[in-house]
Amino acid sequence: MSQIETITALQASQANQPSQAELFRHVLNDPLLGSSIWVNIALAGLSLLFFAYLGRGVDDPRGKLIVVSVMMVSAVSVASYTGLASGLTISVLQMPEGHAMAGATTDLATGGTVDGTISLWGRYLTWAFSTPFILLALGLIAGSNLTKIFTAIVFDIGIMITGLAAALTTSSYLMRWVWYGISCTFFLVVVYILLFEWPEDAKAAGTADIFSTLKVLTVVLWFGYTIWWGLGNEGLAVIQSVGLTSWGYSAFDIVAKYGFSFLVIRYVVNNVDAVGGGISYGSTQDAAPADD
Ligand code: RET
Repeated sequence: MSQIETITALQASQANQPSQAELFRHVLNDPLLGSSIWVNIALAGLSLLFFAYLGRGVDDPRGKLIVVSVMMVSAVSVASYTGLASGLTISVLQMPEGHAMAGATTDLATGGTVDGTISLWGRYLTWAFSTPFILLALGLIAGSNLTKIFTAIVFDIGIMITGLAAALTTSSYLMRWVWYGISCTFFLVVVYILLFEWPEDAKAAGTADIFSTLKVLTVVLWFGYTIWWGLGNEGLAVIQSVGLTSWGYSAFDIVAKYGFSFLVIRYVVNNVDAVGGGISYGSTQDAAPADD
């Protein structure tokens, strides 16, 4: 290819990419995709206010740490969905040869057609910031030690970042699934801790009942996310619709984030004795303050 041809090809491929403003308007004008995002901004915001209200009476620092931790899940969610709604964390990606969406085009709700399929990659990025708070809360409820909590959280961040890599790789179909495989391997470490380590800790801490409920909810839903990626427009594309793929994640989010957080906060409020650490918990001084 001559230099002129290369530049022309580059300009053509760039010209065919939607701007952030077009993506913003596309989300706004596509009822299925738009609702999967905007409904969750509202839910995340409302749940944050509701959780602050529910947890207002928890004074024990350890109990409060658990409440703040799950509230952060909703807080990150507001930012995550705002990134998607604004078009900042969305791209139109041209899938590599071998992928079911290779050669696909996207009709923008604002008019015009672009090459590629829409990836809501901001989800995977922001899960790296939200899911550690879920695991922190679970680890604290189980009364686990710092080593296990740290291990669960770092592998969890690994799941999301390599999941992001799977979504964004357009060089080779195989490499997308290699990333997916790495991500699933990290996921198994987290599942192992949830199923085999923390239940024992929770038994010793006297929180086995609530932990068992939260564990089942978490493991089932987290497998749901994993399978959904494989079926959605970025994986095998059994579900080709971007809006439907997005609604799947949004529906999982409603239970895995807001439903989960509600159960946690309700438990902490009613069982401060079981999860509390006393007034001097986490103090950096020998003398404990009367109150914070
Ligand atoms: C991906 C694809 C790559 C393989 C695996 C995945 C797992 C994702 C999970 C997401 C959980 C998200 C939650 C969000 C709530 O804020 C990245 C889909 C294993 C488990 C709970």
